[in-house]
Amino acid sequence: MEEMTLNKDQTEKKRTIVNKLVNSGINITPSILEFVLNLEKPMEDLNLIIKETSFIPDFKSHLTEKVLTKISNDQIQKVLKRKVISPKAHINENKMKNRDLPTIVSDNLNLKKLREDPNPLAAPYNNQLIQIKKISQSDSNTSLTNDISIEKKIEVKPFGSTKSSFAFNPIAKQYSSDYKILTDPTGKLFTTGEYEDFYDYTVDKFNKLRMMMRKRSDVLSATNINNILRLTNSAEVSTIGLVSNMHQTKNNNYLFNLEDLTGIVNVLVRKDSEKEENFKTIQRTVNDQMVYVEGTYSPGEKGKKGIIFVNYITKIDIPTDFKPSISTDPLSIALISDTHIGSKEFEETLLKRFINFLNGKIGDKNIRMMAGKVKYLVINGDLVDGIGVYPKQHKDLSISDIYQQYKRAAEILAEIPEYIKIFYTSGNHEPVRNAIPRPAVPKKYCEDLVNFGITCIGNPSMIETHNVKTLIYHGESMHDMNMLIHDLDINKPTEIMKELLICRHLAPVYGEKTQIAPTNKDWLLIEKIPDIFHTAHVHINGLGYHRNVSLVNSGCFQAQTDFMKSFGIVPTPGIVPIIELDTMKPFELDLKTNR
Ligand code: D5M
Ligand code: FE
Ligand code: ZN
Repeated sequence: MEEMTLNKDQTEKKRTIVNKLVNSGINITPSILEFVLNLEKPMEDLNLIIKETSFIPDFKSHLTEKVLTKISNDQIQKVLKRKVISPKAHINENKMKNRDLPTIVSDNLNLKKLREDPNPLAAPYNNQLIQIKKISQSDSNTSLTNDISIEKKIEVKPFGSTKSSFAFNPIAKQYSSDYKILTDPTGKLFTTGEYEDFYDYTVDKFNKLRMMMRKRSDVLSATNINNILRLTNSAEVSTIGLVSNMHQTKNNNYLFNLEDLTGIVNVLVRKDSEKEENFKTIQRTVNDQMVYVEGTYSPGEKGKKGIIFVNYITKIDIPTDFKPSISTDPLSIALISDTHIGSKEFEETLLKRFINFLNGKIGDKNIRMMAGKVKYLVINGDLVDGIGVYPKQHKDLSISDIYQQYKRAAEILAEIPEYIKIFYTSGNHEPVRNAIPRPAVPKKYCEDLVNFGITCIGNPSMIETHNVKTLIYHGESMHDMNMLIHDLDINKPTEIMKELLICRHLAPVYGEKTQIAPTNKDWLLIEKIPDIFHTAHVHINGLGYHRNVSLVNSGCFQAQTDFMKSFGIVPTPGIVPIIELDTMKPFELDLKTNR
């Protein structure tokens, strides 16, 4: 019902616009009509457009994108920027008359019948016919009239290439964006490069993690480690600390050091532990993670160090009763990453197909409904392939200049509907430092993107869109986690993400492949619980949940490179996860099958 009303409104608006223009002796193409409808105040702006065209010396009767660029109205220029930013759009300007012409597909229906079609989904097409007829009456010299017989059934392709017979009226366009950037390290990363940085970083990490651990209801009476070390008799103890020197003994027990700000104690988790849960937890524990242990402390004899024999071990995790915040409006967020524009393996066709999807150009009615709900888009790093990221990368590049890579990115992304708010974080291929936390891409590289409203943020960042919090992290540490924990599998990235959530840290291991910059504050802690946790980097998509947190790895738009082959990575390009913010229902759009 709602959709029918929306359609009717749009049709009515189109009719009024066309009438107004026809009465002013101005012709309009379908794409410019869509453009005018997209304006915040289409009727008011239309008056202004009509008025201003009379001041443009070379304006005759065709309202084209070129004409619009000459109109000095901010709102119009802002919306236009996305449309005409690509040189391609300018080139097409010359061909536009042809491109925008409705395509004749059949001649067995007449105009009258189409006009009376009770199906509201057909209404905009009727409108196009009305427009064409009026144009043919008002200006018989225009090329628009030459090829078209209005007595034929025509299927208008309002966005240039769709085969569908459904109108696209995106509901997301009816809503203003409502977002906050909750955390972003950009401009807040201070390090002196001194030893103190490491110390401050570790202390900050320890204190914050301990505070989080203490919120657990089963963590009651943790003592400082120095109090345990003072004991001379066996006793039941409990404590909190960071794990180090983790290893498996020859009996397959796990032995490690536990450290707090007061001391270090040995801890043993037996394989034959009665509680299987303990063993599961320890199997997925890596150095530098925080754990709480309860057990029997046995002081060492003859100068040997004492040891805690564990009865219960746990990490911080997410509370079992965690409920995500949701939106009251029927909108969605689409999550992509790793497009690697500039790489020879960049899957341009798939990315363009995704943008066609956002424009309502592909799929059946349900797919278009999904597309119409998309209000937010996250690009989680590796938008461009960059330069000098790995040895001999230049051999894999189709565009070897970073500015040209961004120019190409802007040309492609300019086609995304302007009502969609886009966030872009920096991955390890962006022209920013390699160590995490990583600041946003500087504007000098991506000025075009910034100019058409893309917000560049650091890695990691947390955003809130229509009440829903998304933690965006490129995922640099996921390979380390996969290497260190035997039963993880890189083809199941959400299992790895789960472990990051459980230890409440994005890069728990220090000193492995992931470069972590020591800063005075630990930006990699997961302090606030996200409703959506979005990672990228591994190029293998995945969807999952952990305690009601939605887990999304957004895959990629790049085919396998030799570099990936050497790591045994088989990427999954062209699968886009989309989450409904009002229901938190996920949906995977497979662009290889949806054309
Ligand atoms: O990463 C793309 C792919 O390259 C990723 O899925 C695996 C592989 N890769 C990158 N770095 C590593 C490390 N350190 N270990 C194992 N595999 C790796 P991208 O960031 O797009 O180059
Ligand atoms: Fe990547
Ligand atoms: Zn990456």
